[in-house]
Amino acid sequence: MKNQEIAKIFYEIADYLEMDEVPFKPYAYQRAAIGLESIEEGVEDIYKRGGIGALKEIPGVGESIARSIEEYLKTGRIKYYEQFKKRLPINLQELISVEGMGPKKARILYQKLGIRNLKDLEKAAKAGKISHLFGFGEKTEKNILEGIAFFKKSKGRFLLGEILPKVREIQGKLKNFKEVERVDVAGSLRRRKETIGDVDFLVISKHPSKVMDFFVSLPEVVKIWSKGTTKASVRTKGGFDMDIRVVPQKSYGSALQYFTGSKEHNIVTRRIAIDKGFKLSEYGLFMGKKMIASETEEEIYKKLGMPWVEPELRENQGEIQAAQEHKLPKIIGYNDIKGDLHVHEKDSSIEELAEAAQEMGYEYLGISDHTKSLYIEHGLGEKQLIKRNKRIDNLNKDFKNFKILKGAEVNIMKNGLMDIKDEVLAQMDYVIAGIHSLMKMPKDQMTERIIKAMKNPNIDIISHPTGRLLKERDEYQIDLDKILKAAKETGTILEINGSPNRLDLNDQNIRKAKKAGVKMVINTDSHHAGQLRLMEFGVSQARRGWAEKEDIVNCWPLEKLLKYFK
Ligand code: DGT
Ligand code: CA
Ligand code: CA
Repeated sequence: MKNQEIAKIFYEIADYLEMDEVPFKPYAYQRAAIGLESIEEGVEDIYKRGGIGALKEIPGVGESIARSIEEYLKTGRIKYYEQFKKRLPINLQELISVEGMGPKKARILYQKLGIRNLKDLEKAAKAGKISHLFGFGEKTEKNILEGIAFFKKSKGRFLLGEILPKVREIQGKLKNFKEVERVDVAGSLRRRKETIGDVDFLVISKHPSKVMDFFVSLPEVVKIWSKGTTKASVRTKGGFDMDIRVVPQKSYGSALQYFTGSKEHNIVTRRIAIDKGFKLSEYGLFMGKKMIASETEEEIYKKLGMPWVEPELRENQGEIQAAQEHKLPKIIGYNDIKGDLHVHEKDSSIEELAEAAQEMGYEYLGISDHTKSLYIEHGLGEKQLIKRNKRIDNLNKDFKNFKILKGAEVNIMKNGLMDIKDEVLAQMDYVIAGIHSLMKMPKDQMTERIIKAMKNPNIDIISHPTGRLLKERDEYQIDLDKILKAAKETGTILEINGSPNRLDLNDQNIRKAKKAGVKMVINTDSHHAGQLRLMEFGVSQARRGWAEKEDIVNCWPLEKLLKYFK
């Protein structure tokens, strides 16, 4: 299907036209691009079926754009586009991905300084050449350099767990501002994606410009990228960017639906709207000129023929079809967790950890200390584990509706054996096994190593099964399908580690595990009582992986959990 290919060219043509400051025409190409993305049938088929006439039925496509599509289908290129590229041989997409750069600036910089790509841009800015150009100045040059540094540093993405607490604080300030009636976080943050590009706030207010003034003068803001009457964009002290938009109450639902995304999810919802003879945009769901739904997301999804879809599922991974068939999973809730099973006594005592767990409303807490081969974490040996178990037994005497479980996180050695004797492991309520060494083993050996651990009748859980560290380290080389099969056969539980830089299993793998009938546990891997709060990130990931209560063992009552352990 060539729809995406052609849409991409149209988006670029729109950028080129904008660069030339041609009025209106850029929007025509953007509309046609969106139209192409929103249809299910391939343009080739449409053209074969009905020629130019049929192409013109694609939303946003008129006579001349239809001719361009025809040209592309026949010759594999569009002359109009090639001419732009010849006249302005620059990497436009790369240049405008730098915050503070737009198509117009890119054109001037090419014409005056011959800047074609990011490298050229950085060189010119560092040499102070940009600030001398008419209409640029030192501030723009500094902005560009900062934009480039940022782009290179993180490719622009931040950990969810890093950002969310800061965003909640800012959201609280917005909420308290008297001109703000309602404020929500949309975008990837609302979908609880593991990394976030930028934060998107949506606000209802009768006095948008006052909200703009308030927003850009927040103490967290270090730079204002843009500020209009209903939209603004800023950089924060935390290094991440935030967008804000004010919309009227009557189109709040459609705006929230649109800006929550994902873009891929929206392409499909828009197509469904078109199929039903409607038009869906951030302003509302329309039939002709008449707005038929807009105030709430529920109404919009209902009019599209499906129930409301949880934001964590909106990734175009089959959720729309499931919704249409009323087969959406009942994903676990943020309050469904009854205990945490991966907690180390390190910076907090067992007593402190148990107290924090009860404050979280938990029924149990599993202490899973590291074991001896992990020297840097002062792992416990057999004797120390037995001593610690006695301490836990004593503490448990004082609790009424709460229990500390005796666990350990033992190390899976190179040969798949554990670093603690089986007779001691057998005395635990449960045992976690994890890999903490030799992470670069070849795939078949690593897979066998983990499978051997799962076959040990004392091992109940495998911690952080793929070993990845976000923005730091890739997964180990493993055959996940084989591991899932062995987990199912041996009744071994796989962990969803909620630590924000792990989130391991990730959403995709959670879905695979669920399909394979493997049970999972959501843990925090806390080394301090305050970290028990990280549970929500594990839950987010589980929700994104379509997990239901039945799939997650620490949503179960304690009795059932204890029976399930091997
Ligand atoms: P991020 O910021 O990279 O983590 O990801 P998002 O999903 O927050 O993306 P962002 O901030 O660029 O835009 C927020 C939402 O706005 C996005 O999820 C869907 C919607 N949106 C933005 N641009 C487009 C677009 O070109 N087409 C469609 N259909 N939706 C868009
Ligand atoms: Ca965003
Ligand atoms: Ca954004």
